[in-house]
Amino acid sequence: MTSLHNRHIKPLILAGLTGDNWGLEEYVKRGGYASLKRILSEGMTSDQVIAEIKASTLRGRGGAGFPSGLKWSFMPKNYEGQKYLVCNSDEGEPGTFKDRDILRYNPHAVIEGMAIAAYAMGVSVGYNYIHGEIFAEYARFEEALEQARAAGFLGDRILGSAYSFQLHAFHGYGAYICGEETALLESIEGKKGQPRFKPPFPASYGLYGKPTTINNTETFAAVPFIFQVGADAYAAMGKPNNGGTKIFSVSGDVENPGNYEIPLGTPFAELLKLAGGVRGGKKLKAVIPGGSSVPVVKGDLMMATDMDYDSVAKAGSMLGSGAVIVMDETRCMVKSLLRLSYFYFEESCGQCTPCREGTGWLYRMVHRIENGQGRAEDLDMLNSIADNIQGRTICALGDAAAMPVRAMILNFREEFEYHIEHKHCLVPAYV
Ligand code: L3W
Ligand code: SF4
Repeated sequence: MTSLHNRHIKPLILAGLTGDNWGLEEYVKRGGYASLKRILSEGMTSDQVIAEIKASTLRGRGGAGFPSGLKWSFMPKNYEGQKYLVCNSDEGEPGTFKDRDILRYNPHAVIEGMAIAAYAMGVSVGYNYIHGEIFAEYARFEEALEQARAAGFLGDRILGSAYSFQLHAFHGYGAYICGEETALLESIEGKKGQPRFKPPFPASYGLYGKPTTINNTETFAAVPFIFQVGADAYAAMGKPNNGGTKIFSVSGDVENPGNYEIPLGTPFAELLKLAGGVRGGKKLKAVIPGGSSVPVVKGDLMMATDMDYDSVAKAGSMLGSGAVIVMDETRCMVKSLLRLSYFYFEESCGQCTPCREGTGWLYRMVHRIENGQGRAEDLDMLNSIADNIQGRTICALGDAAAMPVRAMILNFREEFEYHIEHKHCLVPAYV
């Protein structure tokens, strides 16, 4: 798979990247660290920096789409003790492969974004938690950290100012659940990566119980560009409340899978065209628009939908982390759901009963339908199990396991019924 494409419309984070110009010198030539320098030299206040992020309408790029400026404003201002900043680079959502490209091709954008965020929130220590199964990207980020420290962009008294920020890389262990923000904090603390109850949110009780802000890699990487182009111009690139560009990891049945950075609000049809269209000229059947955790959408509806948080929500799904999984007419939905259900069953941390037991039930029932042993009552039972998981667990993994099941049955019920009745697949390619 080719994973870096520069054929996007108005890219910011991926603009001008060639694969070998990731270093400090080249980043500075592209305008890098100018935003941090300007913020420090103009002596912008915390409130001013946060106001810019709010005006940009930047929303969290990791999955929830939470307004970033609002999140930053939750950090207590006059807190005397240690506060922390954490970058969530524990990319593990099936279909998502953007953060590893940012770390590999533009690591200084993340570092500069974190330095600006830390300045805005009065934080002196930060960590980038990098997924345990990616090694070259971890090494690349460490190298970029060294370069930034040597040039005075990180460390004590940054660029001669009174502001100091120590940033470290932390290599995770490869468990999907460690991408959940509180499990990630537990993992940094050296404990088993299991989510905590929220509230309290990390902003009040985070790493080592201290106020902590966690943002996704792409969210931090966008920050320097907001100050380069201006908050209003950044917001205007997208749609109201959905500002800026977003990197979409397009995979599945397309001619050119890869990462595409486009303005939020770009029609899905245009993104599909960028990715070369459906492979082999086949018909589009369905799309999972935001990673395996979000509901599937029928192809026709997706072709009429724009790629922004609010439009995808109107289509009954979520933009999530921006992982666009394209399925053509030959895909069997039962088999696809089997693969997804197995993933959540395997990755459940086991802390809460509805998720620990329910994900296993979902997987085993879809498995028996796929293997010709389904029963007429199975579809209603699957929906009932999903109902009993969703909203009843400590973290969003339970919802993520339940939502795809309900959406698959809602949108493709006839395929499931055919499997149960005929004990084989409706889709010719699988018969
Ligand atoms: C303080 C409040 N802070 C909310 C903060 C909260 C968090 C952010 C969003 O799930 C989704 C999930 C996956 N005071 C606050 C507050 N916050 N209210 O805002 O919170 P939340 O709970 O809406 O979401 P979350 O728990 O962060 C993330 C979905 O993303 N997902 C998974 C993606 C996985 C990856 C990956 O592998 N890299 O991206 C995809 O869709 O299912 O729904 O920071 O603390 N009152
Ligand atoms: Fe663990 Fe699942 Fe409960 Fe999340 S919902 S805490 S993954 S058992």
